[in-house]
Amino acid sequence: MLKFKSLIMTILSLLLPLSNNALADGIAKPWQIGFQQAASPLATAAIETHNFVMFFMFAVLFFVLFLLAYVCFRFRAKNNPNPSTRTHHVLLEIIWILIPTIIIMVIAVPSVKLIYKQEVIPKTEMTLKVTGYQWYWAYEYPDFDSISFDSYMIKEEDLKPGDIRLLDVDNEVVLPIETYIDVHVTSGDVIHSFAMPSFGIKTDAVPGRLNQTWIYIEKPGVYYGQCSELCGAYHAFMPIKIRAVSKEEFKKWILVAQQKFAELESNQQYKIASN
Ligand SMILES: [Cu+2]
Repeated sequence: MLKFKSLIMTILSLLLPLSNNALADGIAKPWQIGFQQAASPLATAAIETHNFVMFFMFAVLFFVLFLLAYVCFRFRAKNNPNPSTRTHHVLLEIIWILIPTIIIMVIAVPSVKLIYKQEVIPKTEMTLKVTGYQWYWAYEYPDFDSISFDSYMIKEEDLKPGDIRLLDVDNEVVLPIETYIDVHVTSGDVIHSFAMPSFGIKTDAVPGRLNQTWIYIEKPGVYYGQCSELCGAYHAFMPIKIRAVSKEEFKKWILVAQQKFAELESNQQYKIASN
């Protein structure tokens, strides 16, 4: 019954233009069909563009469906024993070229606007560097004494109550809300893709190349994403977990993280040295 209800809700929200699907918060829900709830201006813009284009898609779909049904019925052999032999009709040809052209132009305007919004990085306040590896993500905060750490998925046998299978990680990314964040994405081996549905970003992590995108998280919460470029055997096991907190909490986290990851690193170096 619950499944049925959420299915109906999803269908309704898909049909309502400009609806901002409120089914999820940073994570996909069972039986969800629509988008995850937007938590950044890019995600909002992408969902609005999607809804706008969907309107025309459905209009064209139903119009063509209607024409097909009409032709099948009206011009069937029994109803139309003497078929027309007309091969050209100037006005009709002008109409069926002009109308699709206008539709494409109307769709192009918000699409290009969206691309511009995605590609032009606003003035940012901090940087997060993301590096994809087989099969985990490494993060760096170059603005804060180069905090850096690796983030591995928690294996099924190590899950604690409340952890989410295939999505929770050992070291989560913590970011401040209401901050323009520059995200640099690259890879250490093969092509990965850093995708965060709630932030409306999906940026390829390409070895030897630095890709750039930006996020501005509107509300605190935990947001999940996954590698979205087939990168090998454990492609499905390198999730992204981002915790968005207030600016004050972020400052506190920075202090803790600087200590924690510096200790981790010196332990590792000690291990390497003593081997
Ligand atoms: Cu990957």
